[in-house]
Amino acid sequence: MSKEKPKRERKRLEIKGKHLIAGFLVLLLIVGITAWWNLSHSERGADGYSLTIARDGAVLKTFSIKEIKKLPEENVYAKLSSAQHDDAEGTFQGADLREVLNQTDPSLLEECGTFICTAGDGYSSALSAKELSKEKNVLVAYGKDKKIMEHFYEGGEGPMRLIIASDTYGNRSVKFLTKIECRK
Ligand SMILES: Nc1nc2c(c(=O)[nH]1)N[C@H]1C(S)=C(S)[C@@H](COP(=O)(O)O)O[C@H]1N2
Ligand SMILES: [Mo]
Repeated sequence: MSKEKPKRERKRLEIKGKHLIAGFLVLLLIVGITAWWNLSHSERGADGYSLTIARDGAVLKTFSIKEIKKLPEENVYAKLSSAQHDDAEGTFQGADLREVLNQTDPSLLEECGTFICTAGDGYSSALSAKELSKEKNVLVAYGKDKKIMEHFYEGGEGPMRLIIASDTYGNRSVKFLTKIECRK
């Protein structure tokens, strides 16, 4: 009688131990899946070789840089004044942002009033529908003076950047462009 009791207790402990390990593995799996999900769905995870168009938080379409290059090429001269360094001047090659938005959903330009443009480094700027009513004013550029733009992480402005021809200063011309969020 007195021998049997500790044995039963040990068994109960073993079962508890198994549950603990199983619980730990489930937790590990949840943490792993969450980390993977965050990496593959966050803007910081974006490498800049694609451009995501979203409306009120929902992703509508993601263009690869190759797909952006298939849209009619526009050439826009711009001189971006900067407070930090010499002005960046040149002729940029790219697609009209109006064209990119219309290829996503033509109702975007008709129904949205604000367009938030975000970069892979977290930088962002906003455009109004009025600024987008002019053609060839806002460019999703992938080239400058017929050369590809270096990646932002290598000290460049690309792979893609925004060019706003009507702006005097370069502060809204988002380099390393990854996402455009359309809002009411
Ligand atoms: N992603 C990103 N884009 C950015 C910035 C930035 O810090 N990060 N700085 C802005 C500012 S303040 C200016 S003046 C221009 C400078 O562009 P440039 O380096 O081609 O002259 O980029 C704009 N775009
Ligand atoms: Mo700037």
